[in-house]
Amino acid sequence: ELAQVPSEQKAAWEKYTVPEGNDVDSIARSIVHHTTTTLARTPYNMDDFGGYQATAHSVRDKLIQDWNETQQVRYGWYHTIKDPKRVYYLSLEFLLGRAMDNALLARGLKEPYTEATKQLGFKIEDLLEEERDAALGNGGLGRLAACYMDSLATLDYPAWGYGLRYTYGIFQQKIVDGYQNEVPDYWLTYDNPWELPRLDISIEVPFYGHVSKYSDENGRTRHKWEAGEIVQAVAYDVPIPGFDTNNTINIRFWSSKPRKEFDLAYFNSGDYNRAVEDQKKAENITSVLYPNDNHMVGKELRLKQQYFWVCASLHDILRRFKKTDRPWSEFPDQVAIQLNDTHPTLAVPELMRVLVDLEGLEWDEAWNITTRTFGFTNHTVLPEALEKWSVPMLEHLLPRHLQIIFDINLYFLQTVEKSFPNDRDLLATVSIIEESQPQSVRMAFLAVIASHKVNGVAALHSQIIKDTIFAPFIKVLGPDRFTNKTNGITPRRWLHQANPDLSNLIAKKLGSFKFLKELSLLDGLSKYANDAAFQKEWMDIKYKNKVRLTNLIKERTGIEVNPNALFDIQVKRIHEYKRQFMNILGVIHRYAKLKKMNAAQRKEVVPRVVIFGGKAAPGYYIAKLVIKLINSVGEKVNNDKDIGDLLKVVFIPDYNVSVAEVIIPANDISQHISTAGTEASGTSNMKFVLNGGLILGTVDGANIEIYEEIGDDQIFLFGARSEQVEDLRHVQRYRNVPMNPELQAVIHLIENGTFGEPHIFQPLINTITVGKDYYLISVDFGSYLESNDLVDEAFKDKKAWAQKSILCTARMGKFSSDRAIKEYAEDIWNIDVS
Ligand code: Z57
Repeated sequence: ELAQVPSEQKAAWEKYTVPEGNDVDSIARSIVHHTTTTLARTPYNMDDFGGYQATAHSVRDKLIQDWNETQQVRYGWYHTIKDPKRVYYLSLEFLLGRAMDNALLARGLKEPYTEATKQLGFKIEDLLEEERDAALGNGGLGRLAACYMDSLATLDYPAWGYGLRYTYGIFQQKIVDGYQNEVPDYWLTYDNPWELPRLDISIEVPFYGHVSKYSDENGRTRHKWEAGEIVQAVAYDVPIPGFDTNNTINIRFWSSKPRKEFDLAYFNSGDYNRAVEDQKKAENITSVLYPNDNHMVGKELRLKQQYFWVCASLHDILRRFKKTDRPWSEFPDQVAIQLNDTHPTLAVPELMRVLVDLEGLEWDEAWNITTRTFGFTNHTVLPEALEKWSVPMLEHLLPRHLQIIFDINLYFLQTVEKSFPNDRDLLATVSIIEESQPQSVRMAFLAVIASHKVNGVAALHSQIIKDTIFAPFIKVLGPDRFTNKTNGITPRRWLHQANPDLSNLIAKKLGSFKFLKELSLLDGLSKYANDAAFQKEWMDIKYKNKVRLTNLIKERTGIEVNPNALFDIQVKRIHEYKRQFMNILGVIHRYAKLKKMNAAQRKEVVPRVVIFGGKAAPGYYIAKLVIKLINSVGEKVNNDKDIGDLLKVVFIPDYNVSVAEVIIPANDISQHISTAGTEASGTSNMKFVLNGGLILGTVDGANIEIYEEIGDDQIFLFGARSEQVEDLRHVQRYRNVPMNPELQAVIHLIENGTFGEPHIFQPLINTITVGKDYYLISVDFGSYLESNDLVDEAFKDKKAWAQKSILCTARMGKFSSDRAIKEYAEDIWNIDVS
């Protein structure tokens, strides 16, 4: 890929290759240079946005240099190995957030850039605020991919990410009259300095058409797919800098463009309108991120996105492999592909198609290569989130892939039949094809069968998938294919960047910033947990972070809160299984209790600010009603003179990564209260605790492992256990169990109009009335209220609380994404940094 410089010119190239300095003068010069050239602006009347853009281009220059060096295999350990094995992380979502602060901290350039921008008349904090989030994801799954890329870069792994370059990221949320409104996130308006367009790298992606058969020179029957439509995939590369290493890896995002040749045909035949229509259709593919989290909608455009992305990525990977001139049998020694959920599972039949149809390999050899290449991560057991694609739709869009899927299924079922003769039920249970009307393809089954490792994302979740959705595959494939990789988060963004004061204090105490790359070193804080002076420094920072959040709340909602109150936070996608509804019902209970108290009793109350944030999928009616209820309760409570600072309810609009960076460091308590067995892991729980907060949560997902690490003085667990849930649901459904009386009283308050027009909330209330309550709010409500009281009691003892807060941070070493990535590298990808 490197253009060879002729030897006569080599000296000249070397002479003029003067690396830019990292001193303040050089940085200021490069910012001025970008102002006057890249932006074509004058240095006078430069606003913060211009200042941001010029600074961003200056930082980008540095990243590009490191990125070039990395891709030319100079940095990282792997430059010593010819053709190292690479890992490819395929994710339909990368929720990266902002890039500039992250890059400055990764490269140790925050200080000189702060000084240089200051000399030019800016405050760097203001410039950083001008950057728009890269929001190409919905929630946990997309943010996990971003954290994993950070760790892969930081740990010097030879890794690539592949995704889609959506023109519109996750919508922006506006709150109007208490309701969520969605505004399109057209994030590329003022160009994006963090991407490198690679217009020369383009891949043709076929769709539709038909399959024909022919005999090859050896008399073998071969298949040929004649496409009905071809769309061009163009690469946009986003550099991901590692922290404290020059290793800079790449996420390649594909954008769809119409294919020139096709247009010409229509133009030439005079059908101008048809040509333009096709152009628009092609561009449509990567226009918008589907805004559903943990919910599948079977739209053809989404399937088109998936194949478009998978096809382009795989061909890019194959092209790179082919350059090494190795036999196909060595493909799995060079390439590991991780499927982030089932979204990229079409990569399986696509690889089979390339190997069998195009490269002429035998089926069995191709299948062997395929299974050794893929690993599959499952992120959910919610039935509505499991991908099933209709057979007729697949047949129309990808006729050859459907045939291949049927063949994979046939061969698989034949091997099952051999080991378990005459068990027709078993065959039906493990079949990739569901015999529904119409038939559908169970993508998770295809991913399981085609991968050498299948992992869940927390210990409980990995056990649950073995016991439920994949149970028959244990019997058929054996237990070794299934494994656990508990999620992690990057401490660079979620501690160092989001909470610089705390990170600095920790470094001062531990003697260095080494903990940012070896998070278990945080354990060294434990011995100061009881030290009064350290506690004061620690809690002063917490207070400062709460003031910062207080200001954001005032700006975004107009609500004034008291930073001395207990900050109780639940921010995540709004979903029934996450039970924000239960939280707000608990708030109503608290409000009613406060109303009944006399002045003396109120003196004893711990003032609390209950903070919510999160987006609801635009089509998720019940989730949107939850947002409305939160805002209606807030309206009433916050304006009740009786209550004052004792209780405030805040819904922060447009929760995203950059807002999370302000919210999370300010938490005293965070809530992770999913019905046991429904939240595969959760990752914000880790971020909150890392920032010195306690948890109020259920015995679910990663809460359990957090509990094991931090100890039960630091976490308030409550509610039904996952093993009980099935029975409890049955009981709720078929026995006339009366609603929990305290919950009943709360529902009455809503129904009597305390929080405005009650009829609008009726559909929401109906989800928990007798015979329903799928998420067991009534069952858990009593223990939830009790745990809330325990939180208040604990918060009264300031010294004990400070100690708990320090211990929380000190014991979070396990939850670094570095640990998670090392486990993937060792157990799944078989790549090693040594
Ligand atoms: C998503 O954000 C998650 C799972 C999904 O299947 C889809 Br689709 C979207 C989340 C889980 O709900 C979280 O529990 C988990 O922490 C996260 O993925 C990362 O594993």
